[in-house]
Amino acid sequence: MKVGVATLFPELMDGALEHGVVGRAKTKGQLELTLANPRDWAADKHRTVDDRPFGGGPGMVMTPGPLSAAVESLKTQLPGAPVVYLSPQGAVFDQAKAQSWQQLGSVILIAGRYEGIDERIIDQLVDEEVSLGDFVLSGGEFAALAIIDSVTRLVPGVLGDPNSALEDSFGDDGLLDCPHYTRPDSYQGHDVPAVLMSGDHKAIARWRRQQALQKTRDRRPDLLEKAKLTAEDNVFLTSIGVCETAKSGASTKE
Ligand code: 9WO
Repeated sequence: MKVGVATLFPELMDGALEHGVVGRAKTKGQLELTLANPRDWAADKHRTVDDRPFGGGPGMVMTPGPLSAAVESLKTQLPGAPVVYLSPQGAVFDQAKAQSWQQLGSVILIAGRYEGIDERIIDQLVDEEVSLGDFVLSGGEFAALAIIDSVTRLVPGVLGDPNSALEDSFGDDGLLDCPHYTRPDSYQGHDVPAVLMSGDHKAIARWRRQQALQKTRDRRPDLLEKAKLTAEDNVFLTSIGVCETAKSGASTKE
């Protein structure tokens, strides 16, 4: 997987990406990261990358010249990669988007700073504007890091088992995860559910599936519409009353 990032803070990106699963993927060459700092293309002696907004108002805007040069440099190094701008105005990022970029093999991310980037960069160079959700950061770098993490762990061989990231039991079925427990079997008077100690693997799989279905119905009924559900799943959901919940979007906490 090849990822290019246009950022004024390449050291911030590099430092965060040397740890854990992503760090190992980089060491093994499964993730190739290319950072381009617009400041390296600034023309003046102060290496200016921002300017005051036309029309007035507070703050500064990333000026188009250095940023476009950084993005063009990444486009040359990663031909065919979609150019993605991370901002709260974008379409909401999800697992399907992570999978599609992993399958393309490369992506270029623009991490903005200040009050944003000149709109003409979005018009001329950006293929997709993407958001992680309805909140504002100080810049796009932390959003870019989250996206790099989510895409990298989908690259075959990055997680232990080459298929584990894509199996239904590892988050590809569109449901929220089931609860997890480890030792001790009793913690501050709270015991692990007995079924998990039973050794009955079919009963354990059924319990986990039902917990995932119930949690999804309670917290994110919108996800059930796109989820990969079996006939048995639908029988269970009907038994706990999915229809009313999914239609109204209301919670049915007992
Ligand atoms: C800053 C600001 C300051 C005063 C008044 C309004 C303001 N808006 C912004 C702003 O939105 N700055 C952005 C910072 C410019 C683009 C990069 N930044 C960013 C990206 N913040 N949050 C994101 C982001 C990206 C993806 N998903 C969620 C948030």
